[in-house]
Amino acid sequence: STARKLLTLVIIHSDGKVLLGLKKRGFGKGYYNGFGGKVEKGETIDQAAARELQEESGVTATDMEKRGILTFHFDNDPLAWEVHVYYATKFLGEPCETDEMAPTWFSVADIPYDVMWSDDPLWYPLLLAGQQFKGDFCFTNTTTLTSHTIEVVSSL
Ligand code: 6U4
Ligand code: NA
Ligand code: NA
Repeated sequence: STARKLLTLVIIHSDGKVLLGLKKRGFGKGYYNGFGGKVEKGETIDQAAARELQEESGVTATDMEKRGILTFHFDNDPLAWEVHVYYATKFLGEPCETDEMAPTWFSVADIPYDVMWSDDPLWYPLLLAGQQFKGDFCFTNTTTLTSHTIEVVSSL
């Protein structure tokens, strides 16, 4: 299989609301997203997920579980992105704005899909329904979704 870049994404779902951050810089600037980033040398994917959540939102999740693996292919990047998606309902601390993200709570019915990555409406409903999933997405011009597959799985 092709070489990949490993990334994490954490979504907190508590009291009927989802915590998302408006990305203030870098990749995906201007989009609401979960919290995450690149896995660094010497850390596990789980450790990277916890670290990025803390760095970007100020909170520490206490019941984080992996729920999805999403692979993104970009026409302008030879490396596929493998994003490990985590779900949590319990956390310590209060969300606070950081250099990278401005955290905001959204009711599930008001998730702002029109200012999120265009794959998000395809798998957030699975995540919020407690399912595990794998997906494959092809983008052109960084943000245009041209094809995808997605499946519910019984283990990751
Ligand atoms: P730097 O600035 O280098 O520290 P870092 O925080 O490590 O960056 P970043 O923010 O560029 O990494 O990582 C991208 C984030 O965007 C990851 O959490 C994965 C997430 N992501 C990437 N493509 C996505 C997509 N199509 N849909 C989605 N999240 C995506 O919901
Ligand atoms: Na990030
Ligand atoms: Na990072």
